[in-house]
Amino acid sequence: MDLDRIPKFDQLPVKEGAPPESNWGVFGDDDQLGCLNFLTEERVVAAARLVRKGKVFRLDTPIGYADPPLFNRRPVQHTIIDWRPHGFLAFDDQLDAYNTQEGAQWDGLGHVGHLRHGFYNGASPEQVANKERLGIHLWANRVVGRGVLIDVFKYRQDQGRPVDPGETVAYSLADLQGALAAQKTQLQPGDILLVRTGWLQHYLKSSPEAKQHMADLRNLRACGLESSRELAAWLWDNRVAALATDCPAVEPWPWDPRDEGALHYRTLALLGLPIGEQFNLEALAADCAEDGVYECMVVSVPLYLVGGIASPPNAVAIK
Ligand code: UVW
Repeated sequence: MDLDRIPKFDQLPVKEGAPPESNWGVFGDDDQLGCLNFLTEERVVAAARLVRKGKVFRLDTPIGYADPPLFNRRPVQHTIIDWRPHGFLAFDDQLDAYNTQEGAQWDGLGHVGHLRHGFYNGASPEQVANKERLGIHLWANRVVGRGVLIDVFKYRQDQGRPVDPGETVAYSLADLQGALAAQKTQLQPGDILLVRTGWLQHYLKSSPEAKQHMADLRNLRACGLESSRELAAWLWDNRVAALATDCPAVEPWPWDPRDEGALHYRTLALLGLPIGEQFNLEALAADCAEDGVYECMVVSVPLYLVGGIASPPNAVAIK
């Protein structure tokens, strides 16, 4: 891919009739991958060279970790099916009521459309609902590349300006840039950003009663990244391929669906940028703080669920 031919944010949109600040048409009128297009074969090869220690960090939360799940999502039921009555010494799993967003998750491009402009690249709600466009299965072999951990929670603590992750507070673009500078990490095209906001460790430490309270979307308060044009421009101009966080909504919760500047719209709908939530970045962050290396290879293999809306990351970071 010739990155010089990809327009800068200030040049968007390039397609007549496309929404302002959208990249619709940049990767083709029928494109369904959005910023994952930045994860070229060259980027995969370069990412593999980052494996030096042989340490592997799982980035998912265990299935069923959120008890109960956030946003009023139903808890999964896991039943062990016993084959012994059929004469075998064998067992199966059965998952009932499994919501692909019950824990750590990628939001697929069909998860949230802009209230006025719709889904990425003009996909219609019917096409998404009928599993015809923007399905998560299209990502099954596409989310492999260089991961960069941005430990913005640690950065703010080190600065003496700690953030309470259980409040509706926003990390600014300047915070992200400051954390990167403090880590001596530079972005490269096609990066998968892993932003540690501190929310997951806050949740894991919470009491059962507090978790019960937070599960109702009307009660949840959570930190996130600022929802600004500047942040969207920075992500696009750096050719970021995907943006994962350890907080519930990437942007602070609650966000208002009537707010046209919401980060869900700026990323999923307008830029086709995958966003990840409730990733577990704790062990990776501890290792990065120890060796000072904040880059890794990320291998994420979303569910091969045709037409699916979202997926657990099924992701590892390898250093
Ligand atoms: C919503 O924001 C509606 O859901 P999620 O945070 O899981 O993307």
